[in-house]
Amino acid sequence: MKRVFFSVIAFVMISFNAAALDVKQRFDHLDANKSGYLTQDELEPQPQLLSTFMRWDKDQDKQISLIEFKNYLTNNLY
Ligand SMILES: [Ca+2]
Repeated sequence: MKRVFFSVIAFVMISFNAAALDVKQRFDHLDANKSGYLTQDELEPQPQLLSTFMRWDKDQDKQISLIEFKNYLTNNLY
């Protein structure tokens, strides 16, 4: 029983890390000029992301930080 419990914990931790890495990779891929922020220009090839830009940009500075990106994905996918 204990072994099953620890297997589940290990699995959850691995999945969580994989998801976090995936978000960072997607962010870096979209961040064409590697500024650490996503701007509307950089999201232009992704109309479905651009159309929701204002909702992601919580602090309204017209750019998306990794934290805003992560929050957006977390709130919308899970
Ligand atoms: Ca912002």
